Amino acid sequence: MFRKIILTLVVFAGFCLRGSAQETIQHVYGRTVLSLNGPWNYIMDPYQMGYLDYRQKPFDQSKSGKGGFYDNLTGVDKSTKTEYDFTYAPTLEVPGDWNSQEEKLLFYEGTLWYKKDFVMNPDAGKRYFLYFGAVNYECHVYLNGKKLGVHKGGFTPFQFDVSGKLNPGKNFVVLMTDNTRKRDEIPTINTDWWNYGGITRDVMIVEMPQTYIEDYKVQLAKGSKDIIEGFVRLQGTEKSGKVTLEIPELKIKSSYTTDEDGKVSFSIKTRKMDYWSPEHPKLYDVIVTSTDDKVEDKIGFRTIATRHQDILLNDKPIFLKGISVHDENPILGGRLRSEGDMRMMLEWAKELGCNYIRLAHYTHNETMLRLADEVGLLVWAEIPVYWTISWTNPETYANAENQLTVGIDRDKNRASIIVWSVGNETPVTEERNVFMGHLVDKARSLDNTRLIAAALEVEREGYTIKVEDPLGDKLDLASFNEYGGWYWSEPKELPKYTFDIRFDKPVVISEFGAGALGGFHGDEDTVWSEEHQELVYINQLEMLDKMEALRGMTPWILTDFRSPRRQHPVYQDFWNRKGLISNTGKKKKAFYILQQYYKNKTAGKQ
Ligand code: GCB
Repeated sequence: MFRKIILTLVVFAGFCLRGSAQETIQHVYGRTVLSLNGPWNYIMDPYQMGYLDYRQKPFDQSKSGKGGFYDNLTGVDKSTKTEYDFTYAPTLEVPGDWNSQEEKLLFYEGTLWYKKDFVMNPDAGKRYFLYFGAVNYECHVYLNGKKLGVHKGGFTPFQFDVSGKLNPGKNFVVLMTDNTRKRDEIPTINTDWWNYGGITRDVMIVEMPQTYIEDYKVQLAKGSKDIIEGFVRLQGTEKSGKVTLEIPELKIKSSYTTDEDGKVSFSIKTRKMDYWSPEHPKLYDVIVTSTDDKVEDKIGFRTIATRHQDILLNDKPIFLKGISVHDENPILGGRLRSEGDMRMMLEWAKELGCNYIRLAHYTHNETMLRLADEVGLLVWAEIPVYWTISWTNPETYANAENQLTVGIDRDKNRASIIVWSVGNETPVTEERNVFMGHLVDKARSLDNTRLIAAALEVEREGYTIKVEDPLGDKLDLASFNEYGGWYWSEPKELPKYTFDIRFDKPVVISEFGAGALGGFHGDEDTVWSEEHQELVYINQLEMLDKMEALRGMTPWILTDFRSPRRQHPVYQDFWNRKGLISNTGKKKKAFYILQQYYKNKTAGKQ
């Protein structure tokens, strides 16, 4: 019965974006854009005054469509009654969550309006898209007082076609954003991270020709080291046309004709190339041209596969020396806002000796993935199917599948990404197995060149740690979170434990860790001291190292991060303290334990 429901869900997959929904535009950063970043006026609106009338009916569904804050009334004549005015409202920087910018918004969960004025001179021969890198969680978008549509999902990009809707000269965009947590959403109401609200990533108007290159994929074919495979898709008035793919350094220049849907697939045998790897993150210039459009990208080529308990990068065994990372700048106590913020996180990971990072627990910024490509860090990418979500709700499934699809669409050309994860610590039930099983199948159907995984949980029997989640049968890695020495047992007991893992697959521990307040010292039995965290790391690593199949790990976590669940007034103060680096940027003792361990680790197992 449930299976039946699930299968019909796909039909609803477009629900997350109502209005003029467009496919993700590949590589917006390589296009002609007008950035709308910078200060936006905002109005905090906990009662949705700007959206609902006193009978709770949306103004934008009334006959006139008027009455909401999106009308942006300002400086009107003396007889007009308005109870808002963006012009005199304070501002927030975009990109950037609201919580870290204004004290009264630190804990705010609800509706907040944004407004931005901009000047444009649209060219009648071009097409324009209003693009958002991410807005948390739900947002209603209005251009010059008219509704463009609604988007749900706090971490994935979306855009609206605004061709013909832009005024020559002055324009304004208004957004009603709402980060209220809801049980049936993705993520659900319960997470161990801060529910940062607002426009957290870049906003821009993207200019395109009438027929434009909407999407392309350029990657090594599955299992091949010399066949570059992919597609180019045109969108617009003349979908069938000529496209050319060039990779000058590889002396590739091939032309194709797209079909009536605008798509053409290709497969090119190449000469000897430099493979991308963490030690040698070689990126090739890739140029896609159509009659009217041109996009330049930088793309790396590498293979990734598993063979029994080994992970093979470019056919060679690799040990994944990783660390988990949230999309948060600990110094700021807010979402990563700029390339500089992101480089700081990646440099810390490099200093730790990593060749791999887990970008938990949702789709991270596109710039972060491009930087991972550039600096040479392999990536585990994830969607916020986290803990206990509404497994039997078809809309919840459609939402999860949409976030997975958009994330894969956006980042499919990034050599750094080797793993798509479909979720974290989800409880084993029949409904969950069906839900997550479908996500695994979906991920494989979208991308057969990468590994598919999920962060599973363990069970214990005496001193045996068991991993037997049936979902593991469908996954490429045996990955699980395991909090020995913190949530269960004592650090000193850890070396007594052994693992019983039912899968003949590489083991990549997705989490272990312990909390410590940076700068707080005690003996190793003193919880919250750096010494205690250090002991957990020493004993965890000793325990894990005995595992034959161990091929990598991403301990939890690079830096402290804000969490409403972490309330101890002395040690936590709403921060999860499992970071190896504190929220003042101080490296804790455990940082150096892991750094040393990674220094001694070579490829393959040992
Ligand atoms: C976990 C979760 C992670 C939490 C962490 C913790 O297992 O995956 O999101 O933050 O434990 O600190 O409890």
